[in-house]
Amino acid sequence: MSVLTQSPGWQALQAHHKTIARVQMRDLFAQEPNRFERFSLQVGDILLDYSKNRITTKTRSLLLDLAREADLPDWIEHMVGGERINTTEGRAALHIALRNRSNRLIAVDGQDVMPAVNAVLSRMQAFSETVRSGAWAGYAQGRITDIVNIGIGGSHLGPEMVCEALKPYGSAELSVHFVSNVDGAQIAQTLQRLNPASTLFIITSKTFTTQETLANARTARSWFLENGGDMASLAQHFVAVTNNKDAAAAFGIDPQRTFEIWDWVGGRYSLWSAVGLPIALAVGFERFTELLDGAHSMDEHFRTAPLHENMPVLMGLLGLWYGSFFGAETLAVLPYDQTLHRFPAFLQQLDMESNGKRVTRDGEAVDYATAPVVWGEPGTNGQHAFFQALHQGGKLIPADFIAAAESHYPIDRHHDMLLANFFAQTEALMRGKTAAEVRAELQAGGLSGDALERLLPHKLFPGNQPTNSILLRKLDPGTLGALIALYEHKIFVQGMIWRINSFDQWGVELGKQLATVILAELETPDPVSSHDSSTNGLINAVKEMRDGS
Ligand code: G6Q
Repeated sequence: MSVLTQSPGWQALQAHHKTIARVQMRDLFAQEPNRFERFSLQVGDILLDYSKNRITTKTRSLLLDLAREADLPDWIEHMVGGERINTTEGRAALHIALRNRSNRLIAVDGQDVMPAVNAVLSRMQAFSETVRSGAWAGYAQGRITDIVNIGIGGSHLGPEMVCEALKPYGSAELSVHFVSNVDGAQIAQTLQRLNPASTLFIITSKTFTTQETLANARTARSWFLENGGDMASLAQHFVAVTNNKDAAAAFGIDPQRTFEIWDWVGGRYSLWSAVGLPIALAVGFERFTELLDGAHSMDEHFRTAPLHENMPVLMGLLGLWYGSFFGAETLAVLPYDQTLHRFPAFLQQLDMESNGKRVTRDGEAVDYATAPVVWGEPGTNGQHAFFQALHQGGKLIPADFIAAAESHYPIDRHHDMLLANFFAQTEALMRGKTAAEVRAELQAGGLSGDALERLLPHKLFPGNQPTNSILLRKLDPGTLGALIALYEHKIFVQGMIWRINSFDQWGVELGKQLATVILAELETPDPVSSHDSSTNGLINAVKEMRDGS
């Protein structure tokens, strides 16, 4: 047994789980009329209602005991204090410094990082304002109308998700595009629509060694040079965001047009840094700083609120309760907000790359579940697709529902219809429908006897599916910043209790190594025999298919 599963806090929860496992939430609601007040809290413009969870006050206090036993408050201090908590890479995890709007001193190895953070923010401001005002001229002296961010993973998902979410704040004069996939289809289809004279490329790569990003950047550069641009004007059309200035310079990007990020910024936590340049360009620097302000307010809440009133802590504990004790394997993230349509994909990386780990930070194998499989789609689309399985599929699938009270698009009854569906779904998932209720309904519809009995099991809803309801006043930059920070910290809470390193990602390396070997093999005519028969078979089949064409 591991240190964690042997701990008194864990054992107490295991015993408690036995009593809770059979409890129906609809009974808890009947017994506790003030359950909403008891199990909800508001931080700024975010309300979290966690009353539709399979918990009692006892569950909450046992989960909080586990957090204390895992020294969570100390871990929070270690993170915000700039300690090198990413031990396998010897790095701090200081995304909170990127949005440290109070400018409180934050040091790594005794050196305050804030002057460098603020200097890059000033450069981002000057640059984004020049481009947005039209003062930044392309080689034909016209304004920039299109930005193409070339980057992948952490250098793509966050900025793209935020640009989509903040579309209502965008400018009609500037479109932002994202190219991440090495599949040539994406860059080809993006460039097809663009004019090199009015296009600005941002090559976003912390390492500036990522295969996909460099391939797309080279293709973009060739397209630019072959369609009117020249080497002298490259500097007006290509900028870089990187920790590797030399590699960016070797690619041909003017060091004056390179925005720095630091090794203590993890890719998936980097949208607050110069990686967020596409956001500043899309919505303006002032809105970008509002995003940082929102995240900072959640950081301050996380750092200072007592554990029992701490939103990221409570959300982290609830997720851990289902994953580690009920055996739930997934988390559905269901934004009832079309502009948040990339939020589940962003969270997939944030959660699964951070906590999809099988050993503790000391290298011990874990004997408990870690990161859930995160998935989801915006509501109400999911209701007409996979919600069937949430209601009657027989699997425990905790879900986060997210919506804004106020819409940017107050058209007719749309927003009330959207919210009505959100609330109806969480109610249905919690309550279910009992045999007695189904029977009464069918009888009222005139059915009886065998016909009724045959239909009845199909119309039963077991309910008891846990949901968190996250209600935002309005999806503005500040609230979005706070929402993202909420999930970042939630994931941190879980990682620290699971005793894992949430900030490395060694699991992505093996595939990269093998791909380098296979790429060379695909480019030779000879059949390959150095792999297993499946991999050999696939490589050789490609060669044969191409020969035959
Ligand atoms: C994120 C990961 C990973 C990374 C990409 C891109 O936390 O480290 O998704 O962001 O592999 O890396 P570069 O920015 O170095 O190109």
